[in-house]
Amino acid sequence: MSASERPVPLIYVLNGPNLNLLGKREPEIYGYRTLADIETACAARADNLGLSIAFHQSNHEGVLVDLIQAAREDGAGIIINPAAYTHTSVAILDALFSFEGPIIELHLSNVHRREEFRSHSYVSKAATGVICGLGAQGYLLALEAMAAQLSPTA
Ligand code: CA2
Repeated sequence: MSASERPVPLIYVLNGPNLNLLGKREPEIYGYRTLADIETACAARADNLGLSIAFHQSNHEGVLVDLIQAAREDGAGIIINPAAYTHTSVAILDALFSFEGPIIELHLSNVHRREEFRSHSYVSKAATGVICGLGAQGYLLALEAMAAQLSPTA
């Protein structure tokens, strides 16, 4: 199959509660970029890497579970910033366990430098890899890591 015939892998980029406030509050922790800025940058980087993205944010645990289940149908990989659900959600963990492709857990802040409760992640039990503390750039690094995971010999 030639490169032009190969289907473009779809990566779900999922964002949990309150991340819709990015760039609008607490910039000293989460930076000045809005989630819309991050989505635009991700779409451009994905295009360069030969990937496509389905970018979503929800404040609701069940919606995130539904999106992870949708990724089982047409997703090649999942990049997820589960936000506060990182530290609480067995439902999201169980949904991720049902996904067969690579999963990259991502945090804007370095969760290990913050309150003790942020150092524990349920999601990490299902993650292929974890990126934290690199701000919005972490999303672009996650896409690069995803491309490498999907084409390990390229
Ligand atoms: O560092 C991250 O990306 C987090 O996933 C962000 C979560 C936090 O609960 C995790 O421990 C680490 C919080 C997201 C809240 O985002 C806001 C953005 C702007 C203003 C207020 C909240």
